Amino acid sequence: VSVKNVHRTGFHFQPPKHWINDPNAPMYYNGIYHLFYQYNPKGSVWGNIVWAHSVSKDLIHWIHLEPAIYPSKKFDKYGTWSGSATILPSNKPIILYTGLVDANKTQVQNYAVPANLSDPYLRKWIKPDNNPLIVPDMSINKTQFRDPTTAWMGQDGHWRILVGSLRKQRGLAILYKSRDFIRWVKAKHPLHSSAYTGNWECPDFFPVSLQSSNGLDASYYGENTKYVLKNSLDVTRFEYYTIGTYDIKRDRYIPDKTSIDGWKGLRLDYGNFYASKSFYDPVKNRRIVWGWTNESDILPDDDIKKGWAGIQAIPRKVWLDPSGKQLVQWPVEELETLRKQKVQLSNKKLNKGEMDEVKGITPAQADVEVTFSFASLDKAEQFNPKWADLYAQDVCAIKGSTIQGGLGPFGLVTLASKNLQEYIPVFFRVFKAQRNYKVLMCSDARRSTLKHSEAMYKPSFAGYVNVDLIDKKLSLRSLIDNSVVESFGAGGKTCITSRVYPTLAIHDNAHLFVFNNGTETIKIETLNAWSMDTSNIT
Ligand code: DQQ
Repeated sequence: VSVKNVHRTGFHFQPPKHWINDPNAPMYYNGIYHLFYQYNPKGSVWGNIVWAHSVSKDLIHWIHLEPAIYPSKKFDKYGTWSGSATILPSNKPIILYTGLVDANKTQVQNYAVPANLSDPYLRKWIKPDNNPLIVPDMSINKTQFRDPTTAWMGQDGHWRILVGSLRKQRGLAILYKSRDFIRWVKAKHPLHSSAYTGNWECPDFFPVSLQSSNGLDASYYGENTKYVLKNSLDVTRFEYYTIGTYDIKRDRYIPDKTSIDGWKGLRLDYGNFYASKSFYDPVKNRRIVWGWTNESDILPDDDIKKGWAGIQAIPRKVWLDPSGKQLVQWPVEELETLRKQKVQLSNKKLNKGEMDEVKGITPAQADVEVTFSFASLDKAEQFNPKWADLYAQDVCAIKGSTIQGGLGPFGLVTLASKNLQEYIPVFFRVFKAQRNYKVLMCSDARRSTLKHSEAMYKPSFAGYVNVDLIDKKLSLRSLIDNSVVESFGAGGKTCITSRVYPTLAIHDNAHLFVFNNGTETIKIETLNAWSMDTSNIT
């Protein structure tokens, strides 16, 4: 296998070559799922951005089409940046996107509509001459004004959208209203804003149900709902979200007290996941979120050699946790159609220091689901109060998988070379804090590759799992796909995606293990692992 291909993924979305970033305007329309995304048709570094377009019947197998939107008019000559789709009540899709109108990167909001609604793939898009729809007024920072959301209709019959922005280091979700989708008026106040967060890229705003895991259309309005506002912070390349209420009279979003704005907020993913966007899928009554998973070999040279850069994470169903305090995500069920041969373990003890190989599947391209249990919480280590100020990933750096603990570390060792020169452990570690237990989940890429490069980004990604340990169980699912490990802790309460570039642990030379490096014995209640087929992406 050539260097070019060794790290290509088997079932994660990626085009045959070149650079990709943000997922744009995901939507379902008349039997077809559409995914647009930021794409450089000329190379594998960011630049020359157009909207590439792919379609699918099942979110897994894709057909690549010609770019749908690309710079061609006065109102987008210097760039066609991110945006969203809305399905109008007349069952017609409309796309809003950011156009760059000059070399200074002045940003405006444009629309595009399908040229031919009877083409099932909606290949051609028209950008009417009454664009741009929205230009920045004097109060707006015109080079930080982008990424319009899906529109929702208020009780007053007016459409609303958000445009991400920045004013004096304050991230803003600027609100616009329109009766006809063409004439947009800026509301007096942003829907929400927060100091010192930098520009809010790719905002996403949607209702979630307090009663079920079903999704809700952006325009849904009713009892028993909460709202989610997600922003992507360009300074750190992390996203965060809050859960809150939407005061429709004042057109303000108010995060709950338990949900904080900013760098320390909740994340859809504590790893490599950015510029995400969700949409409502009416077929299966669910909300689905897509996120971009950037490369970690941050020298452009590496990507030029590979000839490609960037993948999309597996589309995830997203819903509100019954606690009302956070979201839960899970790979769309369609992914399971790629499962091939399977191995199963149950009721297996893992003593202190034990590490067992899971054999019989292809460890470089696999789906692994495991439930661990333990008899007691007594051996949980003390949580050092000083760590309260650290990010979870810094705690993971201090308390990695090789440092023996009490209750944990236990979990999976993915993409491991035979003698463990390379490996990515995905594991839990339980701590006793003052009033409660703290469960740390890590996806630690520090030992993921022998490749020496100063520019290699190999973080010990981690997040806390807000889980009730009453039943003394913790579950983990990892999607392992050559250069990505995408993991879901406790049924999707905490998700972490790592991009990794093993040199030895590739294809048939990769191994998968379960391990326990704590003094408390861990039991594998059940482990199901499947080899994963390669999806057709043509
Ligand atoms: N990527 C786009 C912008 C967006 C950023 C440009 C986020 O519209 O703000 O490619 O990754």
